[in-house]
Amino acid sequence: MFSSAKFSKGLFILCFAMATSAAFAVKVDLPENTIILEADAGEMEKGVTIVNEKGASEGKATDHERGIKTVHEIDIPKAGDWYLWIRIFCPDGGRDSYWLGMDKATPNPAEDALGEQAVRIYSAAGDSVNTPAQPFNIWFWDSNKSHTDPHSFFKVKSAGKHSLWSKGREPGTLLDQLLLTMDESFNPEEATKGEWIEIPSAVDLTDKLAATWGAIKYH
Ligand SMILES: [Ca+2]
Ligand SMILES: [Ca+2]
Repeated sequence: MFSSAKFSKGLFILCFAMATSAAFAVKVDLPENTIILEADAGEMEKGVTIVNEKGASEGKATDHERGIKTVHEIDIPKAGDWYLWIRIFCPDGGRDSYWLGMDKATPNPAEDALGEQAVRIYSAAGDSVNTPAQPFNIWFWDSNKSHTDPHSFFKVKSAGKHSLWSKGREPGTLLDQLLLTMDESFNPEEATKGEWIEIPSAVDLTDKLAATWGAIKYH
């Protein structure tokens, strides 16, 4: 298994609320067949900047120049539809979107991302549980264009190794974590109230009791 891809078996994990003055944890029950990735744990092309951001997981997020990619090598355990969520920070309407694509998979809804097919995710009113307005200048999880659109997904033809990539569309949009799940109903924005998710380690997967405060992960 690749170090950046961890599979959940429905265990309870904690995520840490870093945006508040006193950090607290909420339990997130991740569905089976869920993969979480750190945005800065992939192969970054020149033009990707790692940004220190206290609201981001491990204090780090990424910023991509337009057309520049980070590629994550992942192991998909099952063919089928994999729903995509990303945790992003959008300063304004000119900096609030990303393209995401995967090899050997069909993006839905698909659009051209400078010569290859991808889904586009961007901030729109209603996307965040933390604000009734358009979610600018906060970290939140998003999965679609307009809030009422269906969740974006990749139709994966067969299990095995795939390359998932994020591509800059509007520089200045920050990307922190990416989540793929076969559970269409799982909503990490509602489950975490916008916070980042502590990625369960391989150790945690074999010992659920280890999934407590400060769960350690491999790198
Ligand atoms: Ca991070
Ligand atoms: Ca959206």
